Amino acid sequence: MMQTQTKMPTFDQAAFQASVEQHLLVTYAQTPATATSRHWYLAMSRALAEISTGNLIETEQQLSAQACRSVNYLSLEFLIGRLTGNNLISLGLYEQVSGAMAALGQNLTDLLEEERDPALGNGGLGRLAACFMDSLAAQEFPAVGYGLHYEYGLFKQSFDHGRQMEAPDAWRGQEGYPWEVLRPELNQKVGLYGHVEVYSDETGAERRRWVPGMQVDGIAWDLPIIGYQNNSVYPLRLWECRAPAPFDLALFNDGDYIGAQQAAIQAGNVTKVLYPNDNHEQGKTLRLMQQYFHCACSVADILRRHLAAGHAIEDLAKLETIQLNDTHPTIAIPELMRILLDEHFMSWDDAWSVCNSVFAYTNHTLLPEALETWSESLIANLLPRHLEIIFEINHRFMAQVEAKWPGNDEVKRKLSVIQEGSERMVRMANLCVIGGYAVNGVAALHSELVKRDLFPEFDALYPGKLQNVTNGVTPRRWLKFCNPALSSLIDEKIGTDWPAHLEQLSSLADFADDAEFQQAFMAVKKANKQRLADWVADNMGIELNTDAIFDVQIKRLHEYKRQHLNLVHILSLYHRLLNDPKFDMQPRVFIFAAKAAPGYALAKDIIFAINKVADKVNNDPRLGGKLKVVFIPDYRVSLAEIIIPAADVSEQISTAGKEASGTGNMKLALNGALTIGTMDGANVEIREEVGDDNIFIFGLLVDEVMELVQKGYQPTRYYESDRLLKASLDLLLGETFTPGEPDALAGIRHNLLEGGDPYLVLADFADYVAAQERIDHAYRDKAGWARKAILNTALVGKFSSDRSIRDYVENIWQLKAVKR
Ligand code: B1H
Repeated sequence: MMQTQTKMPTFDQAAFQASVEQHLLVTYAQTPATATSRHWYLAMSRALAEISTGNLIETEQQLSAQACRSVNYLSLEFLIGRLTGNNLISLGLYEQVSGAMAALGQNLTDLLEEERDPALGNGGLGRLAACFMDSLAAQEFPAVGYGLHYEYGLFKQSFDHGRQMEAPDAWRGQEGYPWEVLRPELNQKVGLYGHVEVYSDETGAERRRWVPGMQVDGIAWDLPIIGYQNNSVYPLRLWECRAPAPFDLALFNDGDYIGAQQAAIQAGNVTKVLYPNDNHEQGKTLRLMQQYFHCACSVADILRRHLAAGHAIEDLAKLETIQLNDTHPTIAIPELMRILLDEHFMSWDDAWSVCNSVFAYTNHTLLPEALETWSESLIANLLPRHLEIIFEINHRFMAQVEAKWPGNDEVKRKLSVIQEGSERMVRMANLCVIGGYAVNGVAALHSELVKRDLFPEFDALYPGKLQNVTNGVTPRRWLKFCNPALSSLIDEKIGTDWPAHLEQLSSLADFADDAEFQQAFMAVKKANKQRLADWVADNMGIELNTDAIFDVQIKRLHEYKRQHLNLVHILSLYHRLLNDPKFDMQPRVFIFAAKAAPGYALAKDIIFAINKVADKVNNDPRLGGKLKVVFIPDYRVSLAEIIIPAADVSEQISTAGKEASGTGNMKLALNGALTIGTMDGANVEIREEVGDDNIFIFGLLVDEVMELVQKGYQPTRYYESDRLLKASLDLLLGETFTPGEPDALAGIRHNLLEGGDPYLVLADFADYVAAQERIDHAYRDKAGWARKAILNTALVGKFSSDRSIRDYVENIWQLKAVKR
């Protein structure tokens, strides 16, 4: 891999080798003779982390001394993926370290495979946070990422007879993760439970304060976010919760020895494991504890930095802004209010005006089941003072609503932070909109729907507060690192600046019709397909033909993402290949990878069905090898890095209005895959960029979906009138794919027919089949396909997360870049 080096420190190979051997011995108790590849990977990463830790501390000091405005990105998830390979690219040391390790008898590529993915996120939301940290550092916009140091990340997935199995993911291994740095001087104490005390201050005025019933320790771990070839390193600060020493003394002295231990055990559990739900909330006490623990540590750390640099508390909003990644860190708003009111004795109005100019909120979903509400009684128990503050915020807000819409109780009911009902609930999104200075959706269409359908009254009340920032992905990981062959080809054509200026890819469009470039581009694609085919052969024992169309759907398993629409189409191909002698198709490999939330039964049934269909289809000699189905287990960032460069077709087939943005769609297009997609999320903007000829759009539009649902959608009508659809769905009955287990797949068919097909799979089926046929025909034209693939890579520069971050900086955060 060719790496350009700009203004990076010189690399002393002998010193680096000595450092690696030193870590081998001192940290891992190994000699070159006894060390395994894993030891070498660990020692090498530690040696590199030494370089980045120095830069981390120096960057921190510089930003503090120069009183620079920073963004604090609060997220319960950072799905960072493996760091070593990417950090080598950012440091500009890939080639040099490869040489140094070779001199030590080690192959760098093999060593990089030893790293476990830190899977501290579920899917798009967590991965977006990771791309944003990368882009902040690349452009030197001062930032701190705040997250949780989960002991177990997202579960590891395997299949047992086609069914998903989950195992805990101890991502740090026994030796600890080589890139993390413990920062004991930053540790925090966090209270929980207890009561509110009313007391008189020295002037006799009545004051309130929280007396927690229990305290836990927040331990700070920093991961370095290394700027792309610029020497700036920002912290991703992850908090680990530990029980305070050694147990609750009051309880112990009362003789409740077991009760005292219980509190310690509970505290030790707060950051034990990431909740594995994507786009779904569960309302569990432990999750609220995680959220509060995360916010309390992070807000305290932001204030510590601010005050330590000598700034006045009233000036907080001048120097700090806090971005809330969805509503998961909402409790930071009442937490900051509590500190300003009860510890800094600010007036309500002053405290509120600080909060109101510090917080901004990103909405990532419209799905009702994902919009967080917390029961009032749960908050009252865990965070009594915060609940009082939430009530006061709401009380004052209701007066504002009354002023705008006098006497309108309907609007008050809708906008209130408190949702009335059998159990009163706190609506976190409403609190965010009221408590912050900006709200944004994550793609143009989504942001319009946030204004039109979710928060129309808020949009009227606060003109301009509701904005759009279209998501993006980092071109360093998602092109330069994961697709070195394509990156080199691009370097040859347009130079090496594109990873930091992705819009430059547009000049590749000049070569879209150049036969030689087409051949080179498709040769790279073919080699990447071979790399994936080898992986699948080695790990799953399935042989793939790289002349086939590689058609991929990789994302969390969710009904709204409609993996089952893809499945029903595969069933239709199976049916036609066996029953229609005139039917012909290009060989196709359907590749899936997806984790289902452990409690999501239908999602797990869909995985089982795809696996069962794969078993049959892959071994049916009557199909002439035209159809293969592969469900790759344990989808994760490092697997995406192999699959994405190998994709010809990108499946982005959510029901219109349901996928807020999507980011896999951007990564796949960037790597030259053609999208088959609905007019949903960022697909709409991808189409705008690449043009209608270079994307395969199908399906109902958002308003058509709404209209159909409103007038009473009847999936059976489609089933009765479409013979191909009927034949395909009927394959799910009986034992075709589940010998000895009749009707084991019937649940999916039942959901689509009697179950009412909530995501309109049947309504979009015919148009989806037609779009798939257009793909089949387009692929037969080799030059035509190459042209389309090149134009996808060339024309999606907009979807760099560098551009997303510049949008945030200019329209929301108002930051200045600070060069080192
Ligand atoms: C997205 C989530 C999400 N939206 C709740 N919402 C979660 C909601 O643990 N929870 O409770 C976890 C995740 N994730 C995704 O965000 C959207 O579905 C994608 O369309 C979008 O691209 C991504 C990033 O904006």
